[in-house]
Amino acid sequence: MTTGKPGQTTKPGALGRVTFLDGRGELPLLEISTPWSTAEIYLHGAQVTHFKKHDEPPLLFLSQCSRFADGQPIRGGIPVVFPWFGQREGLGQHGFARVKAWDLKEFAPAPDGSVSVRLRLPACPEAAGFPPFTADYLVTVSQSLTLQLIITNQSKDAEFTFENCLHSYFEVGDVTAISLSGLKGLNYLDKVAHFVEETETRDALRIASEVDRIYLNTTGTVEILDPRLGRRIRVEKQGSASTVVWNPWIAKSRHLTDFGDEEYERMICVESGNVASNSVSLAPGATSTLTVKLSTETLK
Ligand code: TA6
Repeated sequence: MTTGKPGQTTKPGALGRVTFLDGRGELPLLEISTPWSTAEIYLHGAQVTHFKKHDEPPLLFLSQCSRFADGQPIRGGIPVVFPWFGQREGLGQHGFARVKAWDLKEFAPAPDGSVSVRLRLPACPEAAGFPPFTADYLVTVSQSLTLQLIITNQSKDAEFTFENCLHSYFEVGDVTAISLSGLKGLNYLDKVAHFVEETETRDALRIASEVDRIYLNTTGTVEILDPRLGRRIRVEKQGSASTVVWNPWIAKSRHLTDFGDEEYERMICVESGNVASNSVSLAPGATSTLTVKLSTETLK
């Protein structure tokens, strides 16, 4: 594996290529191309903001109104939520990992043309309140997109309890036409109803209003059927017991300053992690890995 400089590209002839660029807001950006796909990763938040197979529309939604600035979250792509999910007294929403510049540790074009990139969250003052840990993020770009968030408790004696979530924003043709399967029978916390606990009774979830739910105790795959874009998106995961589904719908969209008023029509978040009662408790020296594989297939 190798490290690189802005404007540098991997050696010519390699099937997979990584180019270092100044992205929006002049934030450092990795532009990746493989024989099947392209992707973009900002060091800011280790955020994948783009993944697209050559013959398909982009997989990930990125708001036209997103900020690209130090200390600010990027609205779209795959925010890395860690070490807490949601609100935390006196602290920012969704942890600090998504607003920090991560270090690029390695990148490697593989002989088959896929490209892997490894990033590490640098030490930062916000981490002072937690036992010492390392947070590595491995992104592999090929026909699909595979993400691994690897947390190691570096403490000799303290347990490390945290939440994590890969907060994926998917591009869809029309949110009212999609359906989500793989959630039936699960209990969920409904944030729209003040976190009341409910049970999912439907085979396929349709979106017709604000949805903000934390599905608990689920390691299953979720599929997003999108008739308008003619594709099925598969969200497969390991090391994750929670799935979050979010669409801000009309009122919340107008409230969000980094999100367009009509953008709710063409996005859905299906997020994979360990949140609320599924939070992770890591023994001293132990490691936890959250793996998510995103793939698509064209509908016949
Ligand atoms: O994951 C769903 C959620 O927790 C929603 O409640 C909503 O707040 C969303 O995340 C976006 O959060 P953000 O802090 O990025 O505005």
